[in-house]
Amino acid sequence: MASLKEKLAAKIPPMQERVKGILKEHGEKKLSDVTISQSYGGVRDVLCMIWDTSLLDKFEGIRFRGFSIPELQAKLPKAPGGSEPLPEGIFYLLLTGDLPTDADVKEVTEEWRKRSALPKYLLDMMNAVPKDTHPMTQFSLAILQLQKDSVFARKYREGINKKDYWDPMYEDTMDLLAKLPAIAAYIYNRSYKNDKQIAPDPKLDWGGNLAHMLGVKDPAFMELMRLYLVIHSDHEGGNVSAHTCHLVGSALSDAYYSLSAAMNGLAGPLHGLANQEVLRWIMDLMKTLGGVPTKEQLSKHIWDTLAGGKVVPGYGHAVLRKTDPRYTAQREFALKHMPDDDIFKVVSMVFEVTPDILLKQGKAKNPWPNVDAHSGCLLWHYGVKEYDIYTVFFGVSRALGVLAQLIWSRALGFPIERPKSATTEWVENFIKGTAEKD
Ligand code: CMX
Repeated sequence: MASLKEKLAAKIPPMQERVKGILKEHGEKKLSDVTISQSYGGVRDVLCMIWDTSLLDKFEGIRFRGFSIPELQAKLPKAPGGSEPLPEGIFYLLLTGDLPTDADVKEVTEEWRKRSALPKYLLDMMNAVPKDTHPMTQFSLAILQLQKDSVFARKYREGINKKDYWDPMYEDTMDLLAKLPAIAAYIYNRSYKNDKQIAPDPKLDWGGNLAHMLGVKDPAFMELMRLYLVIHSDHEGGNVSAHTCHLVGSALSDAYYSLSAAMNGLAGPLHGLANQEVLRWIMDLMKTLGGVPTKEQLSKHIWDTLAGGKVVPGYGHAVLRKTDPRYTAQREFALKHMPDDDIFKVVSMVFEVTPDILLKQGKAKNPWPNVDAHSGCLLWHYGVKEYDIYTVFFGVSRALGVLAQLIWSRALGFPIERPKSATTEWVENFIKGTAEKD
């Protein structure tokens, strides 16, 4: 058995005991009350889900198993000669709660390399999809097609004991994660590069290989992809992609069904698709204004966007109330590697101008940039200019967090999710005090 799996196996029984103890002693304690506004308003701030891999603070931003992004940049293993953390390391950390050594990370790289080949039946399906199908649709379809080989689904049919669910879930997760970079690159090269596919380099790590298979030669791009794949991996449990994976998985749908569903949520413009929308919005404004705008021109463009009943993509957040540290990490990368890039200049100017405007407009609860405000300009700089692919890279990364949690959800025996709903008539009766309860 690989040592990552052994380590996980050893951590499961004590964690099961911990949760059992909490439920036995404190199960009836209240975590939150729910108002009518919250029920109509997207369930904001209602604490009703357990997600162990990461936690979001509305001012500080995300911590992955307790570590901030700068801490991860310092503590996670790097590629030889590199300075950005390896995604294999964040997966190890999310899954076990422990910082990996170089050897631990090497083992994950090797494990994923062994499982990375795309089966012919998958390529046949992918080749049958019209090339102008949105890359996120192609990505979700590819993940779903691989369900044919789900170890969990097979074991369930064979009658596996529920205490062993986590094991085939781990196997499916490793098989699936191993293939995601190749799937993303296959979609990109097929839709945008005349199907000129690039074979993986067995000497490269997971993120480095994604960069390589996209056909970008600059070594800084490999570093960017490693950082990108680390910072997008997890954002606690309530966001649409994470929650979808959790919800679908709770029906004992396997990792393929759960991740494919999560990707359909990530493909919404208020969630992950915002990264392509940011670049589209910036390119439109540069086209209209003939290049890098003045601050006055930019302000007018933002006000026009708002007046048109549209959102400023990349700004605002359902939880965060400060600049997203994932934005800051990408800004620092840009300052180091591409300070004179024109699109970076526009992104920086949008950062200077937008929060004041959103505050003046007085609607958005958070006027600050989120992760998606920055990622596109970095990808564009290195030549990945087809922005409809951007959310697929987000999806490759998000899989690390949501699948690590999915394994733990099965290990801890979380039941099928089934929140209660009410009708508007019931709410009106509740207000009058005449609603029947239960
Ligand atoms: N531009 C314009 N208006 C905005 C806005 C923005 N960036 N952010 C919020 N608002 C508006 C909302 O549309 C809402 O308007 P109405 O009252 O007319 O419905 C009002 O401000 C209040 O919204 P909120 O409570 O501040 O924000 P929500 O929690 O409802 O939504 C989010 C959060 C991210 C969907 C929203 O800020 C938004 O649409 N941002 C732009 C899209 C985006 O960048 N999404 C990516 C988020 C990160 C990710 O998941 O990847």
